[in-house]
Amino acid sequence: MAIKMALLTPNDLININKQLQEADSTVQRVTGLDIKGICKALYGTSPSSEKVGIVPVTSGNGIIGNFSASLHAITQYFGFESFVTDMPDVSGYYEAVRNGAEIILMADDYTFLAHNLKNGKMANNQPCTGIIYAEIASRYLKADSKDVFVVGLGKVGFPGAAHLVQKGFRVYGYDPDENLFQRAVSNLGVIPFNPEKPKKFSIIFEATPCANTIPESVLSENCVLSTPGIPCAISEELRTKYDVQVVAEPLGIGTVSMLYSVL
Ligand code: NAD
Ligand code: 2YG
Ligand code: MG
Repeated sequence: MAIKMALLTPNDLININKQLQEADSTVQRVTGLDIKGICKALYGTSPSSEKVGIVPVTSGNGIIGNFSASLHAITQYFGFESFVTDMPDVSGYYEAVRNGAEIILMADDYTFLAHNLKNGKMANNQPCTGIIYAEIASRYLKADSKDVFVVGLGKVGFPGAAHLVQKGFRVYGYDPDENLFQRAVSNLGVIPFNPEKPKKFSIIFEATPCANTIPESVLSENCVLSTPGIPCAISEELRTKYDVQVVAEPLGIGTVSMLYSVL
C-alpha cells in the first residue's frame, strides 16, 4: 500500500506516565475536567473493570519499541485491567481471547483499533483522537468566542473539525492539500482561513505531522493549543511568548478516547 503514514518512534513514548500526568493536569487547568471526565462527558460511558488485551503486531514496519508497554501503562493509568500477550499477531490474538480479554487493542502501520468483544463495538484511533482533542479545545473555560482554528484536515483533523462544527463552533480551517481543504469547506461548512487576512484565536486544534504549522499572527495571549500532531506545532519560543496552554501527548489521550467509545 502506498499511503503515507507518520509512525510513532520509541523516543516519542519515553516517560509515558509523566507525559500523561502532565497532559492530565493541563487538561484540568484548561477545561475544569480531567481526561477521564472529558471521556465520560463525551461518550456517556464509564469503565467497570473491563479487561484489555494488548496484541503486538509484526507486519509492515513491525514492532515499535515501547508501543505495547506504553499501551499497558496507559490502560493502567486510566484504571483498566490489562495485559500484553507474549506472542504477536494471530497467535497473540488467540492468547488474548483465551486469557479473558474483553477489549482487544492492536495496531499495524495503517490501523490502530479497539474492539470490544462483549458488545461488538469497534473504534479507530484516528477519529477518536481528533474528536477528543477537539472536545478538550472546545471546553476551554476562558475562551473569548466560539471561533476555533483547525490546522490540518486529514484523518485526525477532519473528524475533529466535524465534531467542533457539530458542537456549534465557528470553525476556521486550513490544509495545504486542496482536495482535503475543499472537502472540509463543502462537507462541513468549515470557513476557509485566509493567511493574508490574519485573525487571532483563543482556541486552536492542530493535527499535522509537521512542526511550526501555527503562524504567530493567529496566537492570542494564553490561548489553548490542543494538538495530537507529532512533532509539536509551535516552537518553545512562541509558546513562552504568548503563554500558550499546550495539550499534547503521543498516545494515551487518543487511546482512552477509543476505549470509552467502545464501552
Ligand atoms: P494525515 O496525513 O491524514 O493528515 C495530516 C494533514 O496535515 C494533511 O492533510 C496535510 O496536508 C496537513 N498539513 C501538512 N502541513 C500542514 C500545514 N503546514 N498546515 C496545515 N495543514 C498541514 O495525518 P493524520 O493521520 O491526520 O495524523 C496527523 C498527526 O497526528 C500525525 O503526526 C500523527 O502521527 C499524529 N497522531 C497522533 C496521535 C496521538 O495520540 N497523539 C494519534 C493519531 C495520530
Ligand atoms: O505492535 C506494534 O508495536 C506496532 N505494529 C504498532 C504500529 C503502530 C503504528 N501507528 C502509529 O505509529 C500511529 N500513527 C498511530 C498510533 C497513535 C498515536 N500516535
Ligand atoms: Mg493521544
